[in-house]
Amino acid sequence: MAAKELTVTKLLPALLAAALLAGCAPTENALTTPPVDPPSADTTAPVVNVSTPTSASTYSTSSSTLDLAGSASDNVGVTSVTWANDRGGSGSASGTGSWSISSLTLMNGSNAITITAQDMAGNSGATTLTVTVTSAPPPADTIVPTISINAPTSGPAFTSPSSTVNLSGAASDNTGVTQVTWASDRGVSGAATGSTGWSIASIALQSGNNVITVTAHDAAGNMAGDSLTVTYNPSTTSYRIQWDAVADARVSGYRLHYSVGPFGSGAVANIIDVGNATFTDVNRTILGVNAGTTVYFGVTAVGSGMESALSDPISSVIN
Ligand SMILES: [Ca+2]
Ligand SMILES: [Ca+2]
Repeated sequence: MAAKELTVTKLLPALLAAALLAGCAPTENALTTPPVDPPSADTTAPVVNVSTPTSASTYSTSSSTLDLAGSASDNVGVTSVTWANDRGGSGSASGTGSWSISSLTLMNGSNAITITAQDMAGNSGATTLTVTVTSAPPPADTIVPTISINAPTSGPAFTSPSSTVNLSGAASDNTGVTQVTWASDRGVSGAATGSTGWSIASIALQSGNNVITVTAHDAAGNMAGDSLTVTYNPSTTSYRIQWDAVADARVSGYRLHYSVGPFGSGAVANIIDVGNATFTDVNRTILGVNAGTTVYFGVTAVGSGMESALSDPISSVIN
């Protein structure tokens, strides 16, 4: 035994000798573990990174939710990863060193999403991903409007008794009728009043056929039209209307009244002041009526701010 102890003592000098003296058996650990320093405060903040959906600082999506994932690291250890959206909402990620967030709610426009990693000492590191939610463009409107002329007729042709015509009708569209326009192949055009219920007053007619097209427009630029052929055939035949003078000192002149319907029937009465004369010439260009139309004529006496009752009317079929 003595020889064995001597050999060991020779191989491992002072420390082993001391251990033997203290009655302790030497171990490998006692020889290799370095001295441990007293603990010091951790002042190193974690580092956090986003890898999904991007490692860039900005991202665009048309979705209203977002899945995020990334990593975090720290000199000691990451204890939590949390998130906050400057547009509202916050929470904890799943995981720490490798973390993820599912179905984070996004608002329209810009969302600054800050991911924060924390360590046990309370140090934190953060990164921000700015997510822009772009609203998806609406599908293009390819549905054309509808339009119909309902007056003076819903048919394809109309013979106008006068040199102007009023049109009205209806229009519709899936997204809305923005405008109704009109044009005559005889050179005049304009915009109608109204949209789904529209009207056009006093379109000037030329002699012969006037093809008037009305067009409904929608916001996408789709158009649809309807047309009406309006025939106007004025004649230049003249009438001479004569009447007897009234023996009344108050009478200073006469008025010729004429109409394409009987007086008092609602037909528009036209008036020509003829002064102190007992006749006037009327032709159908002035009347603006078509052949075959019955025209009614009557005369009143005027003076001193008064007008007499209408004479007995006479009528004539224009030929
Ligand atoms: Ca740390
Ligand atoms: Ca449409």
